[in-house]
Amino acid sequence: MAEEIITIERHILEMQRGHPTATGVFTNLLYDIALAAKVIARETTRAGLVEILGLAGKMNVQGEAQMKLDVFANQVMIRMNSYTGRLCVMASEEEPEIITIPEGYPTGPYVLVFDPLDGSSNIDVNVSIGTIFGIYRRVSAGGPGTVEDCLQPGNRLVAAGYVIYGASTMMVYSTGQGVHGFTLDPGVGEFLLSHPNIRIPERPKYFSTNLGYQRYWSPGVVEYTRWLQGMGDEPVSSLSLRYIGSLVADFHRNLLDGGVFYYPADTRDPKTPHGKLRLLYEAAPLAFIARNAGGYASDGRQPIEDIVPTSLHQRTPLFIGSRDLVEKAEVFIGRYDQ
Ligand code: AHM
Ligand code: MG
Repeated sequence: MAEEIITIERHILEMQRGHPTATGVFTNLLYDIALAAKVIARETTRAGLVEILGLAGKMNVQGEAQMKLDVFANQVMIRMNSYTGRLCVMASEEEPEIITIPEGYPTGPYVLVFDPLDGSSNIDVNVSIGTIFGIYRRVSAGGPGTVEDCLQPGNRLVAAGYVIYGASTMMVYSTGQGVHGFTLDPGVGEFLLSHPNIRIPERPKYFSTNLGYQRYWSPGVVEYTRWLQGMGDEPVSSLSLRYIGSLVADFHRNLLDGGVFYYPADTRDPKTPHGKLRLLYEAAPLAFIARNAGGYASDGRQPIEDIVPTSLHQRTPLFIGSRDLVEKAEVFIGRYDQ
């Protein structure tokens, strides 16, 4: 165990020292996100109390309107980042359009995209949920940020991360110099470095997918799944199945223990043949984290990070985790699916 106690603030600052020309804007943006995460964590840990203190959408005992947690998390992220002068624009999974900086407040050089509370359908059953974020540099010249600032591929991310609200709250982030995990000490309200330099282990343990939808999958994905289960021509040493149905929690476990998470395209809804997960708020930031931990993310045919989004809420199939396992998905899809 490391002797030294390192807070996320100190860690971010030390990372900045590696960039002598840095102005501190980016460093402060990461602080702001860590602070938003603490506020969201405070509310998610009280989630079960909503039933007692007042139902979401109704009045609580103090006569205040209760907000649904995903709406609350969205508002925290927006309020925390609108007035700082560090961003020119934001985009959230919860908002149909881009979020511009309010008039009269300065704009800055960065763009923030986020899913404020992913897996929120799990809140009622006390299963882990998460916040996912990505940071880009603006591409527009100046003034208010534009939708083009948000529609950048994952390979242009300057940082990405997620917060998992689980048995404990953790924040994991990367600026391209390793992936680092911090655990929130709720007593002192600080994120403390608990997982420096996360690397996906060589030997994967898990595959994670919603097998309930297998009948809707392409032949390549079905064959890939058989292979993961040790039933293919060249069997993999058997993997365990783990599926929470909460992307951040499924991704986090496989990042630490090795494995693959996939949510392929399926034919349930002809309007969305591209899978369920969102490229901008979910797939691209986690792809950045995976690669910086030695892993990989693909849509089954190409790296997630190479896909240039054409709309804010674009969906994508996602295969993510240990590099060998994700590359194998590409092989099966290339072989069986035309
Ligand atoms: P959400 O953004 O509406 O919360 O949905 C995303 C979630 C992910 O966390 C998870 O991986 C997926 O939906 C689970 O979907 P399913 O229940 O279809 O397996
Ligand atoms: Mg989501």
